[in-house]
Amino acid sequence: MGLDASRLIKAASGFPLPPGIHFSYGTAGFRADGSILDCVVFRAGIVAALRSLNTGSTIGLMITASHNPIQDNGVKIADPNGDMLSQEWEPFAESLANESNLENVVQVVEDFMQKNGVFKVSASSGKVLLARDTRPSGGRLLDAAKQGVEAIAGVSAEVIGVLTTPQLHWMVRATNRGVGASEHDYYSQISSGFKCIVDMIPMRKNLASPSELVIVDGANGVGAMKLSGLQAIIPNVQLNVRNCGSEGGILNELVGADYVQKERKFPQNFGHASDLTKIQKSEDAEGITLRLLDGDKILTLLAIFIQKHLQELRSEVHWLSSVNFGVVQTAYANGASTKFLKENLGVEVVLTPTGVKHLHHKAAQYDIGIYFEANGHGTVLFKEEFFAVLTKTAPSEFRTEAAYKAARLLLAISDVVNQAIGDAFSVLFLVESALQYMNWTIQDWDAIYKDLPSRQLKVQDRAVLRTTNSETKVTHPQGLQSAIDMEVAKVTCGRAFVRPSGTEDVVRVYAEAATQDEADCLARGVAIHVHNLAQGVGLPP
Ligand code: NG1
Repeated sequence: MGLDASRLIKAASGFPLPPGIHFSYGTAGFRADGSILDCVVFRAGIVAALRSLNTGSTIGLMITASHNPIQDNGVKIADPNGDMLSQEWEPFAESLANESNLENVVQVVEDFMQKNGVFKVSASSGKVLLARDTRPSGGRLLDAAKQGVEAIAGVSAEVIGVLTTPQLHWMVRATNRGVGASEHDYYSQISSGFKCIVDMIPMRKNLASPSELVIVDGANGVGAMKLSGLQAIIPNVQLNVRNCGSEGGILNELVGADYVQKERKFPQNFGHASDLTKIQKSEDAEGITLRLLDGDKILTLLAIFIQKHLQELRSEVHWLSSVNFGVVQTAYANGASTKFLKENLGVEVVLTPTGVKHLHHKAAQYDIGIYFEANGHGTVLFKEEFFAVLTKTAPSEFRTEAAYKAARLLLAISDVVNQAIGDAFSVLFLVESALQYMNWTIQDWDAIYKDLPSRQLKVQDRAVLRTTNSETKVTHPQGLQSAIDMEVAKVTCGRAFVRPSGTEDVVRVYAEAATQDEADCLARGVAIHVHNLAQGVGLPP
């Protein structure tokens, strides 16, 4: 089978490229204002269709700009395992998205197909699952993507409709593994894994106690809507979902995890005195202050929980003694978390550049790998072989009851986690099960270590900035790294780095130090150097 050029040109002519804009396939696919994305999304549909033919598997395509403002939108492609599109395909996706001449569009596709033998190893038919979040531009863009998929002969597009991104990734993985892949299957797997963990709790507490109430910020988006699917079937947890979008709230406006993490503020409809017994806060002289248990704290909790059971297995089952376990973070991880993981827990910690595709890839190299970005994106991965050993080992082969229980617990954890990609739903229930199992309060969890004060700022101009060493050092413009080093040396326990954002047209500045004043001062000092040396246009107030 070859490419039907006239079919492709005809379909592509309905989606002209907006002039004067370059689209980059960044850490989260293509993202821009939703009004200019039709062409890019159509062409991403072509890429997904070819990827399906190339792998002989079902591929996913998601229309979302996750934590960006409501007017933005974007598109990401999910590979057969449910992870992000292979990095080898990104340059192709990018050159196709930016090709202004229609005849050349066919040429770009043909060249790529030839170079990569797209049809040599492929099936004669392919399939792409398409979904979107609740953004107003989503329906129109989903249709553009569908037309892109169908512009490639032999590939069908299955529109699932509104889903969270992790749900789509999970469904793609499940479809390709030949197991139940419906939305209902997704909810059932999380729920049964969770139930299995809480059923094994050594000393069950009164699970109906008010401490099991979890208040969730739905960020006025798809998460709020979909959480109801779990609410009904999850035992031992009472969910109270706020910011569901039904009372006029706007997606990601003064709400959402990114807002809370970057601004260090409560989302709207939180932080009332009536919440005091329900969510984690302390009172200071000014009133209520926020205590943020971010991706680093989640990672640390899960590392403690998993390591405890893994140690049980390693010591009792000799063929599991060499099972390796590691955690992956980015430079945004609070220094106190990395120190705790290495020094107190003795686990291997690896840093990668920002973006889950980098962390996921690294974590997949361990028998059990946990990765989290500080902003909460992350999950736990179980290597296929290790998972198979746990599943197939008969109860009699475990020397002790404790080792057998540890194996069952790890299997239950693997059910609750979304192994395709980080997923707030599965992480929420994993955290809840870990706390219940270890009989920890949220305060016990928070006390594992104390965050070093930090500050993040945004400056221009990202185009000229180049970094290395997992984005911790600047290589260009010259002189910027030594200027940063000079600022860092002025404060106690200082650390700072800058990198171009992959999702916004900004340079992100990160600084941490022994006190908040020093962290603020360091961030500001570094931002001024970026402004001066990286063709800065505008400093934050
Ligand atoms: P950029 O804009 O490249 O910093 C942001 C987050 C990433 C990741 C992506 C994708 C920070 C500092 N950066 O990337 O961690 O989540 O969005 O959504 O939080």
